[in-house]
Amino acid sequence: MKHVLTGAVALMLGAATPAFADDIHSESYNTFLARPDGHAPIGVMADHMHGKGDFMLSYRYMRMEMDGLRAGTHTQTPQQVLGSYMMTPLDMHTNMHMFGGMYGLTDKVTVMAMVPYLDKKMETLHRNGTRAKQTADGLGDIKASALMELWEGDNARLQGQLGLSLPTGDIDKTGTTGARLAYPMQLGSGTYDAIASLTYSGHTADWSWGAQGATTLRTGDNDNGYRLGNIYSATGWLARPVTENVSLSGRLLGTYTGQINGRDSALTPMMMPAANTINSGGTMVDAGFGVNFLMPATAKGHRLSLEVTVPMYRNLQGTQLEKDYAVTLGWQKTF
Ligand SMILES: [Cu+2]
Repeated sequence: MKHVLTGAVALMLGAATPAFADDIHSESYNTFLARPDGHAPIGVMADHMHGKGDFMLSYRYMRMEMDGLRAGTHTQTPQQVLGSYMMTPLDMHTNMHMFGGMYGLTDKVTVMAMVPYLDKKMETLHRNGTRAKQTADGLGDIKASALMELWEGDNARLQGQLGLSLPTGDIDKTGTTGARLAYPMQLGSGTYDAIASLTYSGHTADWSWGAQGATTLRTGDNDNGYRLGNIYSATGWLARPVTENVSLSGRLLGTYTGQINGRDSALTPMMMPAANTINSGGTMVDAGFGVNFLMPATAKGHRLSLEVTVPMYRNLQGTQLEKDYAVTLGWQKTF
């Protein structure tokens, strides 16, 4: 009788211990993570978590092309812009190399850090007809955050992210003449920014999907007297494994960026639209097409991913360069 009682108590304790229940759940999540679509399209950040003690390294190369100008939803010609400004941007290329690390502190908490290196190039046209190239490169704003599992069902989960973006990116970049470069050419916000996101994701045997709302909230003003606009974004994706190692994805992304607050006194607002804070912020809707490739034979192996996003709707405040497309190439490996 004593043995039966002890056994019954042990069983009840076992069933009531969260760790016991977790093992069952994380087993199914880890199985899903080992699918090519176990990670979201590569352009999505903070979409997944890791089991306790797992470590992931990642590298992303992102390129964004901007060519031509837009005011609101309408195209502007350089000549129209030169009616009000001394100079106009013609095009801009941004290359970002982003190095990331993720570590599973527990099965419910993953910590993450991202270190970007930026390389920007802008071509300008002066009223007098001369063209010039401005370049800026260097470290961007380093981001550190914690991901927390908030809820887990059989095939779906909800996770939250809270973090901080550090003002490590240079905001004093100058051109060849020694003059301060315009706002879009600077490498960081110059302020400590709070970052937060909420991600819901789910899967069946044939499909996976997710939705994420994210924000970057600026705090205070930077040393040059301004604050970049807050960013609010929402994205939803649908992915399907087409073989054991390859998945395809489609995604929609909406982004609202607020206007710059304050101004950098080293910039002359009437020089160029990009040097005037009224020409900042806006609403964009992009469509994304992606491929995830999980190297064969290793459940925790190398991942290679590609995603292209193209704008479907661009409503820019004032006159700004318009985004034409962005490409993200990524490598991820879990140890
Ligand atoms: Cu990861």
